[in-house]
Amino acid sequence: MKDVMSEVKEWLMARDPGQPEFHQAVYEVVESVLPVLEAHPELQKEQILKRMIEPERVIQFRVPWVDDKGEVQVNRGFRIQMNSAIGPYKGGLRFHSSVNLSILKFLAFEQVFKNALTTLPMGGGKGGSDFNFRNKSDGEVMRFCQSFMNELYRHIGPDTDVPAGDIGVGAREIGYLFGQYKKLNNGFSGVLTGKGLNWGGSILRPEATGFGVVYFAENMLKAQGDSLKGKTVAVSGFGNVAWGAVQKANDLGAKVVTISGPDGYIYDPEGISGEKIQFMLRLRATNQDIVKPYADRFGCDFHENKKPWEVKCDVALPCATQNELGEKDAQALIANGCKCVVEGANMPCTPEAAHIFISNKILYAPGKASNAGGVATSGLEMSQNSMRLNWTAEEVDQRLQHIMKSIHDTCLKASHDYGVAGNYVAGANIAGFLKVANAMMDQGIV
Ligand code: NDP
Ligand code: 2IT
Repeated sequence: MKDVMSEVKEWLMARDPGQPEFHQAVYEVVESVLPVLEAHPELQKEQILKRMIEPERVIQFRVPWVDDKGEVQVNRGFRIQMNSAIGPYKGGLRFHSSVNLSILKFLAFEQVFKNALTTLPMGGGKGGSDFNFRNKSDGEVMRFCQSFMNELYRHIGPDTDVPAGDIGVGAREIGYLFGQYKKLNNGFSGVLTGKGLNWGGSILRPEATGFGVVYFAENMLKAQGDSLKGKTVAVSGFGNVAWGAVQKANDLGAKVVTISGPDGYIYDPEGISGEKIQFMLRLRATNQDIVKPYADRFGCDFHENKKPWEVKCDVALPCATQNELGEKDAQALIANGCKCVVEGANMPCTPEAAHIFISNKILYAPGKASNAGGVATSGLEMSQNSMRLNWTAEEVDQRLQHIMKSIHDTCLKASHDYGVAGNYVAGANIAGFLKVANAMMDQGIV
């Protein structure tokens, strides 16, 4: 079966050179599903793998807007509609200066398997723009979002493609995008998730990704007869996902000692809890993207241009961005006694780091399983919109906990079924792949 991998590599290099993040995400899945393809030659015969790698549709468009000085700015917008075998395309929008086709294709590809694992009927997609939100006024962000939607609106819809937030896209941006969609489409529908609570949003959606990451960690530890109670946790990032994860880790009795930004990380041995968690929201609202003010405000250490993976911890939750935790970081974590690494961000561990965790039998969960609570709660928002009613926080939280346990158990079972017991990466890839592959087989060559 090694030749399947070589074939995929040649195919990708010839068709999509210069897309390293996309290649990285594809190779990880292909490596995991080789035994599945061996057991099911019919999937290879119908080229399921190539059909999953080739997006159903890629949309790229110009986003012109006028800044506060009256000057015209031109950004690039994208939507990758990757796979709709099990439901409408679903996935976030990322606004960040680093955004390009490779990054969005990797995210869309991951989303297909993640959404399949949630148990909900959602296909996979991702979109965004190279728009840099740093130092932009509300008016500039609004005009940018309106221009972005002026093109995107014709490609999406509540039964076609339902975008949401990701890096750089939170409640404010979803509001502007939704307002423009509603105006262009003349209809109030659940076309975006992450909406405001009083206009169709779901309670707990802002917290859901981080909460889900911690529920997943708790399930992994429980399977080993352990729990998060009393554990020391290192978190990276200080955005939406990190914020939710810090809250829930506290709720379950753990102590979080780090958060980080592009400027470095803070080490707070007393624990990031109470008003300090609220301070994370204030930090992010400044749009400056620095965590140092936390150290100034609460009198703790700030490590400039460093990552938090050098501190002593039991559990690590990388919640910032892709490839933020490399080989040396993985070695440092293990040397410092870390036993459990659960990804909050999408693909934050490099392949080398992931390999080190797996071969050292660290409890290691891939983002497509452990951060699926965000998109799962987006799915719950879609259900509430369709029913035109709102569930309470308790109802949403119960469903979220149930979904995270189900994802955990599904990954573990798939890893056992295919002879890689306890390997959550292989388990997540195999279970997600099988669900989408079987749906594609049922639906013919389309
Ligand atoms: P936020 O925008 O709220 O926060 C992202 C944080 O990561 C910021 O501190 C940001 O700083 C930093 N960051 C982003 N890109 C880079 C980079 N290239 N280098 C260094 N730091 C970077 O985003 P979220 O918390 O929503 O997202 C964090 C991660 O979680 C992402 O990988 C996202 O895909 C994933 N995720 C998000 C979900 C959601 O529902 N929001 C759901 C599932 C996964 P800066 O911008 O200055 O670089
Ligand atoms: O990466 C992700 O799963 C998200 N950014 C959330 C997507 C969603 O549709 O809620």
